[in-house]
Amino acid sequence: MKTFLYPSDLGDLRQALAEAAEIKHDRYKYQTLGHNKTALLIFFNNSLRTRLSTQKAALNLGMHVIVLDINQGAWKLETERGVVMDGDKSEHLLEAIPVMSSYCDLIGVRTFARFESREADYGESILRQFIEHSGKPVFSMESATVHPLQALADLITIEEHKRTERPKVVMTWAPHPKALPQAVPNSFAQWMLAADVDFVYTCPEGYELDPQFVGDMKPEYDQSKALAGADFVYAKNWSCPGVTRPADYGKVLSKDMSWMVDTAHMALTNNAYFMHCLPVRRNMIVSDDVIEAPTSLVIPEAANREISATVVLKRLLESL
Ligand code: AN0
Ligand code: CP
Repeated sequence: MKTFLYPSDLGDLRQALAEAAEIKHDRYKYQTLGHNKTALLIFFNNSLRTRLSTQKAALNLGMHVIVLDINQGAWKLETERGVVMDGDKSEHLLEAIPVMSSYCDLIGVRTFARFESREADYGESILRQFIEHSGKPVFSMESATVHPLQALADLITIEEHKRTERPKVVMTWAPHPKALPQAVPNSFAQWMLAADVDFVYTCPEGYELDPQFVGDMKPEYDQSKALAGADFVYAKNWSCPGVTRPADYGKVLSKDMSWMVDTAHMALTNNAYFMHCLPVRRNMIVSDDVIEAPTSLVIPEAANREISATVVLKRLLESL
């Protein structure tokens, strides 16, 4: 595996889940695989879980790790070719990438959607430059349109907790004060559609996800209908994907608090587990009661980020 953005990069998901279970049972099983190899983790945006779990995964595999926060101590980077660099940016990504890649064997990049251009975001313009110019395996640690390490951790968590062979998994939009990317819902939908689950998503009008991730699947606009009989409820806010309303790409179209997941919403389900990728704003996305209930999986889900990252780094190391 040379890049990691999509479920297809891993191939057979059942095989990947078996590997995850093996690693969870003994997370140091492959501790010599990364001997004298270095992972470089580059953050253009904030992170708690991805930063810690991906470092831990690299350590599980016996690797060295270097972490770079671009906005804290590195030079400000220009990312567009052809720009006259007379502003505040001192270095171009086209030099920075080959320099950074000369110090490492694998590269992880966190680079959120910028909402300046749908075309640039949905073309993954920053991550693609790393893939093209680094000469090293590159994996997304949440890039403009995808968060595959999160989606794999979510799938592992569902696999561990499912009570039926093919559970009903419902992703619901929930309100948030600021515009958030579509990376988490895009990947969650894409991975659930590739897995052995019945997947439904629900959102207000205007929040329809890009067909690249959901095919021709349409959302259920009635949240109560969608939640009926759910085994897992996955809450997430996202901004307008610009599919049905291109001019509104990246905008907040609704702050309707009736979409917040509370006990009344959970009562519609089949005693569902609650999931969220974190960080989460309590009493916007989810009520205190629901996130604190025994059916809340947010902490084991976050813990599984170490497992998903170990599986992914192992696959990337095997390709060197
Ligand atoms: C980010 C997002 O919604 O994409 C990261 C989630 C893992 N969340 C925030 O910026 C709050
Ligand atoms: N879920 C997740 O990726 O969290 P961080 O943004 O803290 O890494």
